[in-house]
Amino acid sequence: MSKLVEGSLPHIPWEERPDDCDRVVWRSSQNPIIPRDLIPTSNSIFNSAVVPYKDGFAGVFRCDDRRRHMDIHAGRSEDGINWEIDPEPIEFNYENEEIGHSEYKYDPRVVKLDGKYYITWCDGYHGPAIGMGYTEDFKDFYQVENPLMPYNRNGVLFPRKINGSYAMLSRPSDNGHTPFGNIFYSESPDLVHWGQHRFVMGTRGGWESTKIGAGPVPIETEEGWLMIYHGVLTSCNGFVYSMGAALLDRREPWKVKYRAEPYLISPQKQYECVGDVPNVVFPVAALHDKDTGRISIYYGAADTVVAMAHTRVDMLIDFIKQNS
Ligand code: BMA
Repeated sequence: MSKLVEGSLPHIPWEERPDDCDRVVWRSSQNPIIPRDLIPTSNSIFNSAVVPYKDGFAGVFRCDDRRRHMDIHAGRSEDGINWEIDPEPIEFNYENEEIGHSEYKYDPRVVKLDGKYYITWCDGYHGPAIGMGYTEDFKDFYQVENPLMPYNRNGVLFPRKINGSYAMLSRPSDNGHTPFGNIFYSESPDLVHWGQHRFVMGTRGGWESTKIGAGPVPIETEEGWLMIYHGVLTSCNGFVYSMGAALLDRREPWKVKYRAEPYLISPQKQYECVGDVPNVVFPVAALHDKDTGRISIYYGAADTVVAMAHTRVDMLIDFIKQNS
């Protein structure tokens, strides 16, 4: 048993840490697991979210097409590594015309909540905003009201109500390649009306000195919510995106208990350093298995492909606490 609070997933895609690796998070030897051209129209497939579904896995994928239009597509997999992605983008059903016409969609997250699969993404609504929708079968999708005002990105729902309210992390931003950004927490009684906004954490030196944003759906552990996130450094050659981790209080998740100073992964492999946007490691989803403590992280690499990394929850918690 591990410090994970729920979720058995015996078929989690998994590789043990190689003998010559001493890092707390290690990359899959199969990286990149999803190539840029998996569907006929794609320029790139990256920053994508997966969840356990039936006997296998389902996901929502960011596919930029060869016009460089950004949209999200559904996909399915038996093993979490080999994916079939629908060639056509998701067409959401919507109750309100005003909400249903996004100029673009990107960077989806998916969470199972109240028996449905909720999707959040960056939605082009007069600039970047948080879009939200749900599906029960990854065939029919329904878009709901935008939870927050533009401009905002990296909206990530928690997997259960906290203190009786739905909860979401987000990162208020600007209309461009935002040169700032901190993580905030918001609550809602109904997934429509959001308030009680709280500051969670902000930028600090080094790899996370320009902006930070939540990544995968937070994972509940006995020691708090494990939040894997991205941090950005501005170098003389542009932005560098790395992956980091913190533990948030279980009852009051806007309170940071521990936050690791070093990054977990920074762009170092060829597929992370070379692509449409060089030097990007952008974590978006994680699978976990309570029985073994295994965690598998999906991240976008160089805005071009999807890659995977692994860790063990108890190891990662120790690392965060020892390096906080
Ligand atoms: C962010 C988002 C991400 C992207 C990153 C690096 O602002 O657009 O989708 O991975 O920039 O280009």
